[in-house]
Amino acid sequence: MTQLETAMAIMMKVFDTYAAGEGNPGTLTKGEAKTLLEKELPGLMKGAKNQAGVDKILKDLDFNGDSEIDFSEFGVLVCTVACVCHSRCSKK
Ligand SMILES: [Ca+2]
Ligand SMILES: [Ca+2]
Repeated sequence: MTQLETAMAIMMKVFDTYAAGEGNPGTLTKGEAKTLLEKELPGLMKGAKNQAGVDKILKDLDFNGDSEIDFSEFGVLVCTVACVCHSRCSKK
């Protein structure tokens, strides 16, 4: 596989691993999403600082308002974080 294909496969695997924890295996509950963020994006979580920050991230992520994070919503999060990192890195 190419690097980009590998990156996408990893994204899917990470999502599926955490989504399988509780409730619907195809979506992340708030608890699952929190665990995923804490374990896979610790840098982002440090920036969130407190529980209110975490709740806001999760609320902002849930575009269709069904209280679950599906793969497309997760994809937006990863892209958003990647865009922030990319613009920071390319400015240096
Ligand atoms: Ca789930
Ligand atoms: Ca949702």
